[in-house]
Amino acid sequence: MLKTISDKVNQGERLTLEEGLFLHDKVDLLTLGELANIVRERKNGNYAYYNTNIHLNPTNVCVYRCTFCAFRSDLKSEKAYEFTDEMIQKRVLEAKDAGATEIHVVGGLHHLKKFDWYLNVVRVIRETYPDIHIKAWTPVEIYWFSHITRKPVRWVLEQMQEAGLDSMPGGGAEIFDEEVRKQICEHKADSKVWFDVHREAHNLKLRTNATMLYGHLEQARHRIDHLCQLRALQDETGGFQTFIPLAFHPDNTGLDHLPRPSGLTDLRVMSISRLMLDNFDHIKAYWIMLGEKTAQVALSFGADDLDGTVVHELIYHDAGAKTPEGMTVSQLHRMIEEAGRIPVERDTLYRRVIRNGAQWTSGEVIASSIAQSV
Ligand code: V47
Ligand code: SF4
Repeated sequence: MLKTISDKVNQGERLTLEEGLFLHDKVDLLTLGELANIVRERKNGNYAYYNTNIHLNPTNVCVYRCTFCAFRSDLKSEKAYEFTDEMIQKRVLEAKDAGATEIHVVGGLHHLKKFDWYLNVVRVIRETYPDIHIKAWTPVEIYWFSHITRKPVRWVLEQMQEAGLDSMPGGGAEIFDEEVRKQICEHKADSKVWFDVHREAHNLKLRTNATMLYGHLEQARHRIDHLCQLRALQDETGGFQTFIPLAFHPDNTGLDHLPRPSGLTDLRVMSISRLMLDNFDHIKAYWIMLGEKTAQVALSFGADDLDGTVVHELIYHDAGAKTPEGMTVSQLHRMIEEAGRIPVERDTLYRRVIRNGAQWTSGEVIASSIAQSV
């Protein structure tokens, strides 16, 4: 079967679910990496992308209790927090001073906050820094807003767009298999809702990302099925930009008896994601989650993007990540160059960023065709 798969990869043909499983279970990591690198270089040449971004988690209070989550807090807990307008403005001005092109916003589903509170978060960001790209809310949050307002998802998305929303991050996907999902995030929006919200967002011309949380209770077949489901929606809408495999961090979670996925598993999942998601342009090695060393190596195992400077990351650090909470542009350049790739600063929509200090403009879309020019 490996020869058939290898021929298909070389000819740019789609792999089946069975072939994905075979790769996952039977093929050695270096062969996997070599195959994934063919696709990676075909789509993105020798470039490795990063962006200048900042995170904002407006509240950690959450009505749900996902067993993998160390970030959430009970309403009355000492750990509970919520951002005021002034705190949001301060964070956004920090982003502006740093020349950030993107703000990444996700948080908990607060028991008492109304939809207007969340809408206001987006409005305050937009008013404080009109040029920044606002990538905010997962389908879990959008569906929650639809639930508390009793309005359709489309209406919620339109309200958010009007307030300044530009795109959506990939979170909340976890694992689409409902049996596993029940064990790690019962009650939360199910996989059908996750897909429906992305489909609606794509219909409204919002680009979105996708993720998969691995290394907890799932098995290989759940991972491959997850990737095939994403590939199917991408065939339908073409609205996904990037896929980000997320390794489970067990510290301070309800699943803290589980070991962290090994570096070899991280690279295996990265490679298989690149091979299965033939209709995704980008695969992200989120350095915060993988650690700098594995993220560097991942640039040769299918990944073409490291995410960004990040700053103020909480979700992984609450769950025991030992990585720094942010990185400078020169550190990102060094990581990429050491890995033998060419660093390119992109904006959220994968346009080249043209920069003069903190001032920046977006240039041309770095299309797949760049592969030919490298
Ligand atoms: O949905 C939560 C995951 C996600 C843990 O779109 C955990 O550019 C591991 O989606 N261990 C949120 N994972 C983060 C996310 C993301 C990150 C970076 C970039 C983008 C993007 C999206 O983090 C959650 C969940 O799947 N998560 N807790 C944990 N203990
Ligand atoms: Fe709440 Fe999100 Fe954590 Fe689940 S993952 S408990 S929805 S903050």
